[in-house]
Amino acid sequence: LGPDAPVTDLITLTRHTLSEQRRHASASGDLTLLLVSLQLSCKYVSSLVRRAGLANVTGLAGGGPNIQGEKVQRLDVLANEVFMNSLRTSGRAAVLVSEEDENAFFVTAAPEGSPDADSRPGRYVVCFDPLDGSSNIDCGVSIGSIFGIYRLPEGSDGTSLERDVLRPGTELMAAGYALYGSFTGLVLATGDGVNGYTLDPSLGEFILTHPSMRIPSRGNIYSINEGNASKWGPAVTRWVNHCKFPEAPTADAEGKPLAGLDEATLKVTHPLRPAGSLAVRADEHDNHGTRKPRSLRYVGSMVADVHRTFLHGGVFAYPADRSSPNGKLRILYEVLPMAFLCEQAGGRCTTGLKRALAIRPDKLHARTGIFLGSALDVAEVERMYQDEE
Ligand code: AHM
Ligand code: MG
Repeated sequence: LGPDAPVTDLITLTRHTLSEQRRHASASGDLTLLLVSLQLSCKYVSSLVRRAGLANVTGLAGGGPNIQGEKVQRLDVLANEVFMNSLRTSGRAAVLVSEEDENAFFVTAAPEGSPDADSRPGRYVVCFDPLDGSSNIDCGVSIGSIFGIYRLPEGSDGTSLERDVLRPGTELMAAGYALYGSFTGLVLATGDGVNGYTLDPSLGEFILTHPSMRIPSRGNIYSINEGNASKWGPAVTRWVNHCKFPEAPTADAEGKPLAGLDEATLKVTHPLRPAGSLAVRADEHDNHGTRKPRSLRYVGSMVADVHRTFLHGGVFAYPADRSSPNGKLRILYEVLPMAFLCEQAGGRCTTGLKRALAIRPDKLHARTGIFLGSALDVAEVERMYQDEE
């Protein structure tokens, strides 16, 4: 048929997770079944998104703001119902946490006579943001869904918020997101790297298109809402200025100050650099010493900004600032799943001062500041925070 003939041996998401599962003899298959429910949710939300302008699903929902004080869109409500219904009846979920709901939902056996009468609570906790980037719904800009999956601790019956749900990302078993953009994609990590799948709309199946995704160790993009600049602390201001007006290397690869550069000169040529710091070594200098300013890209949908960062490198940031001392993004269903994916793809994710994945939220909708992306670029942000200490 020639080299242009359609591929007939497709690796679907289900085929791929089943084959991964066979490689781990201890796996029970439960995670694969849970992922079937999550896939269905993402496909359903994708189909609602594609029809959004026509099918009366855009606009604000009645009922006022949600628990976070944010406006709720009709599509937020629909997406939440889609995820809730599919996971609740999957027989694999024990606890469900959604951005849209104030309280966690503890799954119980389905009532007699219902279509799922035989479904029982399972062993997994799923934390999800059913529709992230709601402010972009009505203008046709990319949005997404995010999820993180924990297994119940040994011996737990899945009834305790503290023991079963409020856990750091280091205990995540899997995490993923769906992107509803120029195509519908699903990116997934189950503890063994990150894989990207693209929805084939004619088949209704996610097909493996981006196996073993790796984030470039450096990128030339920074992504942040600059409208918040007046509220940033010094480290964020210095980092963003550094992205726009890159500093030349000030020391050689051994950290020895370059000839002609003393502290007095540095203060003049690098007004943003704290005194006593000759930290920009030639070998770790961004843009390989070219001093080319970085490009700004900011969609305002975390999934889209993170996905671009995974593919092209750079840093996505939503830092804590003076008016939001804990940042904006929620730990359980936005930050930790993305931090898990990021580290699994060889990237780095920090609050500025500590590894994001290690954070244990103290409540369901707790927030934190976050910088995520290319390992060397994020390390540079961390150095700027350390300089402020
Ligand atoms: P949402 O879950 O209510 O949509 O809010 C989260 C979104 C993220 O997708 C995005 O990174 C951020 O909010 C954008 O916030 P801002 O508009 O303040 O830049
Ligand atoms: Mg969100």
